[in-house]
Amino acid sequence: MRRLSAVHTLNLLALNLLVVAGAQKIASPVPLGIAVAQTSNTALLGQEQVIGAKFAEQFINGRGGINGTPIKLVFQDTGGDEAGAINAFQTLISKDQVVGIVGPTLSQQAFSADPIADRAKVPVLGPSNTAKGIPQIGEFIARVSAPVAVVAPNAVRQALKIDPKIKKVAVLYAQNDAFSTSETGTFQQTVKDQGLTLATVQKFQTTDNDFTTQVTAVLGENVDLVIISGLANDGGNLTKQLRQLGYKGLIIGGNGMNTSNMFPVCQKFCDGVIIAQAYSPAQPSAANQVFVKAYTAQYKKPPPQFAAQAYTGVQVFVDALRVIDRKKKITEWTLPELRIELNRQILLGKYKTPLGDISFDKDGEVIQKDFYVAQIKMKDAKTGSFVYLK
Ligand code: 1QQ
Repeated sequence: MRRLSAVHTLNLLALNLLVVAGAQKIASPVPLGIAVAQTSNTALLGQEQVIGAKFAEQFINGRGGINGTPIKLVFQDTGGDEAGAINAFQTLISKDQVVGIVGPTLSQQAFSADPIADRAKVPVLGPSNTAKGIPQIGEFIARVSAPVAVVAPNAVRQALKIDPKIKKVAVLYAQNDAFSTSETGTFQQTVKDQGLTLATVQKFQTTDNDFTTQVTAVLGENVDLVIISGLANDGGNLTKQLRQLGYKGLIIGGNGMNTSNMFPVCQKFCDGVIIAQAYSPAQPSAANQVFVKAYTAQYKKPPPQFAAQAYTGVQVFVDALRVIDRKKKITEWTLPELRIELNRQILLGKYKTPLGDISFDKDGEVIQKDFYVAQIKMKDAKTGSFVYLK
């Protein structure tokens, strides 16, 4: 009797271990992780991603979810640093048992957090990671955010259309941020490729508030174009101080400044800043026009790039899950099996999204056709909009 009960206990233990190892079936609604910045200065960028993801959840579930099985987004705040992103990823993977992750916000965070998901065999779609090398982090890492090498040069070409007399250029970048160092490499190369003179390269930190040293150096060079690679708060303050100290020429901001949440930082001095876009509300695909109509009806303004990309990340996961579900119902899969199959299907599929028709190369790099440039137009100190130029 005693012996039997010991065996029984062991069996129960083994069963528990199996369950912990993920042998139980996928629950309905199907949990999908969203790991973006909801706090810190990085939330200036992450906020629009939260809106885009939530809108996707509501919109997609309203249209039947995964062939009748709803999805449920599980949000974990990454904050603005690597530790926050690692924590969010670990919680989503082990505790929340998500099928995949859309996140994180910054490339700087992705280089730390993505390897954790890759080792756990959990598919990740970067919604806004644009630095060189992100899809190459691992087999389970892909992105819907086109790289700086493809997006950023459009801003320089557009600036030259606005002012063909541009000759001398100053470039500034945040040296403690992986995206900014990657983007400035592209900008500096583009400046040279266009036959322009790179008069000065200035560095700063994303935590800086005072840019007097850098602005003084830029003013000393008499440049006609300034190009900034930083994030919303530092980039906004730098823009403001350039104008306050007397710079009159064109300013290009990079993707880290691509949000109206920067307007309260640089206020009326944001006016005229040129920013390349991987998304436009005018993108003519049917998928985008349906998205823009529904989004605009709900939020009373057109979707910004980061919202459209986060929406696209969720959509790609669901589209891939729908294909898998047709072969074997999602709720019949175990978690480890589904994560692997989902990663495989994401890379195989073609997607009709707000970004246009997209797919992925073998590394998980997004293949996308249309890119745009917008210019900030301020109405007053706090409100303004992005006006699309092409
Ligand atoms: C990156 C980015 C961010 C600045 C966008 C939010 O492009 O870190 O790669």
